[in-house]
Amino acid sequence: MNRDRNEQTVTISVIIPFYMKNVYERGMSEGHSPLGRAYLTDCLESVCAQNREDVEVLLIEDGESENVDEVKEAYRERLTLRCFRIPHTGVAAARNEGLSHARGEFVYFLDADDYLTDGVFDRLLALPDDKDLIYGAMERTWFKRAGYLAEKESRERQPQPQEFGNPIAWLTRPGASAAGILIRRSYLAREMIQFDETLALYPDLLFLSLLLDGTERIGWDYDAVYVKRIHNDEVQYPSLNQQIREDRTSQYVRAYRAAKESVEDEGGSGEIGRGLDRALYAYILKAFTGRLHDQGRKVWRSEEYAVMKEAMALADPSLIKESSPMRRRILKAVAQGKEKQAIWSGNIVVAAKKRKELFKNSRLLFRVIDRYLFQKLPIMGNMVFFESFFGSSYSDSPKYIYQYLLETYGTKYRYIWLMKDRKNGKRAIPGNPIVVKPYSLKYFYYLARSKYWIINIRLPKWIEKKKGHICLQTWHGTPLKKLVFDMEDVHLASSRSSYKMIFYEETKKWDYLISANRFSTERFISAFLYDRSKILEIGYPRNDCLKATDRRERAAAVRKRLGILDSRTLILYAPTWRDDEYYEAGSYKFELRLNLEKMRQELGDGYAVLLRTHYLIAQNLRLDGLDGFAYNVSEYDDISELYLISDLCITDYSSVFFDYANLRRPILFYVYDMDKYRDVLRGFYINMETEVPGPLLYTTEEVIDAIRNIDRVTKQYKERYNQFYERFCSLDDGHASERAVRAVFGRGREESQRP
Ligand code: C2G
Repeated sequence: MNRDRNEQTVTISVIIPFYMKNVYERGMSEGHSPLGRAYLTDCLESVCAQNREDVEVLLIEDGESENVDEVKEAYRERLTLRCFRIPHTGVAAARNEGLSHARGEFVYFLDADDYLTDGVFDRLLALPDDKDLIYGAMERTWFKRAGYLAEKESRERQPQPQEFGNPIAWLTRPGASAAGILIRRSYLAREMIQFDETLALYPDLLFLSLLLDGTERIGWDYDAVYVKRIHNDEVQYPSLNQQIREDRTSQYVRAYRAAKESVEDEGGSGEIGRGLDRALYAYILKAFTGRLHDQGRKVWRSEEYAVMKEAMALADPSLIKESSPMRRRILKAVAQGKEKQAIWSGNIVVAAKKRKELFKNSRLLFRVIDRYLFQKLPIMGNMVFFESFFGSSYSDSPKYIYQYLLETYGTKYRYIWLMKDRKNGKRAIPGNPIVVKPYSLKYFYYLARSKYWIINIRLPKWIEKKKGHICLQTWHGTPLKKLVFDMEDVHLASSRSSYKMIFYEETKKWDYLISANRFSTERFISAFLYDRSKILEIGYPRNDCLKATDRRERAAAVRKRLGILDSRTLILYAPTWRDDEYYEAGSYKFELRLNLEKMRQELGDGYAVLLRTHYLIAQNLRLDGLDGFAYNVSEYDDISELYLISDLCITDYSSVFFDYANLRRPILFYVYDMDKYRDVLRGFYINMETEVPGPLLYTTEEVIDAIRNIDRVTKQYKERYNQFYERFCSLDDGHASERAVRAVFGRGREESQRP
């Protein structure tokens, strides 16, 4: 397109301040996608999708932040895009800068991390044309545009709230934003309304009050949706709201005071003033009972309570009645400067919210006992605590490190294993270790007392780790799927907001992290923001058994245990889980999309399938009518032993194939949902099309065909398999457990046998 856009009449000037800085001081490693660029791309793309020729975009770069030149270049083709840069002063100054350049009949503020749904401008402009302000709805999301649109399909929209049709109530509600409103430019000029640049954190409060104060010509449309993105990376990219700032309250109160003083409507005590008062009360209540309450332990200071008290002197006390009795007590206490009483009442509100949990959940009680009793006991240098996959099995690298320790040191150490099924643990684990159930009193006790923790998965976030505890995180796979800080969106069932922050706190507890290859090392540095010097790049202990000299005997024993003694070709099908398919946190669903019945019919007697679902899958898949052909081995403790007995493996995006390749046996990739998995849910670190050691297959027929012609497939992928093996498996020589033990315990087998 080569039109001269500058010649056109501009109806809307969209003003986008851009300030996205990676606040994490240590350099990012390669492969880390800077979020700012991705955010801005979504934002501009959504403006393009408005499909209007009469829109100009004013991008105001607020000081030096992430370089977005490429993005700008790409969109200059498709939009009337005018870019400006100012010294970093904050969002108010950037928006004012935009106002000074705007040529449109209307201005519209859009934040660079947000985006629009389609047709927003058409809708807002369709309202009678005498309006000074026209606002739409605002939805909040964790997701990028593609994820939001996909998720939107599957849920019903919230019905329009009552106060939406009341501009004063709507635009003074807590968290109201100047973004998402079409504002007539001549109205702003006439009333000389601008952002107050001295208000660092809450300039919108004053701006919106002034907007409301000067006109009644206001329209709205609930179907014109502005999408506000909640940042999922509070560590590197906190939004203004997420930043932990000691001056937050005083900033809020300054903005509140400025707004109250500027509003002419009944000298600030009219409807707009009352709206601001309600928002102030909400802010204070949140400070004592919500998120800020939790942060409060770290950063709140008495001065801030005094600031709140001052602000309350300006507010209408009769509105306090609108709150529940306990909340009223908080507000009254703040108004009277009784800080302790306010905190106390806040705690009661929080406790009441958690009441059910407190009485139902012995875990909370044990945590208290742990904190005040177990944590005071000395750490035992000879105790080693093991956990694999939340205690669901005796498996993975912790198992092999344990075996090595047991063989090498025998009873020099006392070993503790975490197992959900204690009886099975007692039976399956050699060496007679102490077996404890997750979250039992013994669990807390032994974790507190054991010097060494050998785990392959995250610890609960509230676990206390003291100086003297040593945590070896073995992790559980070479990453194909993007992890934590490299994930753009988090679709997990657990809390999306704090996922990255919690993970960040968690990684600080790991004294060592095992990496199976150089590739994993690089990924762990960027995905976990982890220190290179603490990574043990030594191969995977769990793969020792794949290289063991007695692997044939081991395989025979496993077959015997499973009762599969004939010589059929054994196909292991081990898919991974899907982030967005779940019942609740930690409990995921899986839909079997490989047609096993068809495989049975087509492949005939020479084959059998071992179906192995991921440990996060909660349901037990039924294999009715497939007796003797398909075996559900999902409950089998150790997948490495299943690798040993199988002749070929089918997987999808599971890290299983990195380990399986150690055996140099064929691998097929059944990736029926790859586009969604890669582009919406996770993103990959390697290109599956060109780098994995086997074919990508999309239907059961293709899988059957590949199995029938496995020799041809093997030949076809030989070269790629070899390269893959070199890159990912070359450290696995059967001695990784020994290397891990040397690194953490300081000695290996030879030393332990010396007199
Ligand atoms: N696993 C299994 N059975 C499956 C899938 C996985 O026993 N059907 C085990 C394998 O040991 C695998 C590990 O669980 O290596 C991790 O599983 P992934 O499918 O890779 O998924 P996830 O748990 O999300 O871990 O860096 C690795 C990533 O964290 C992936």
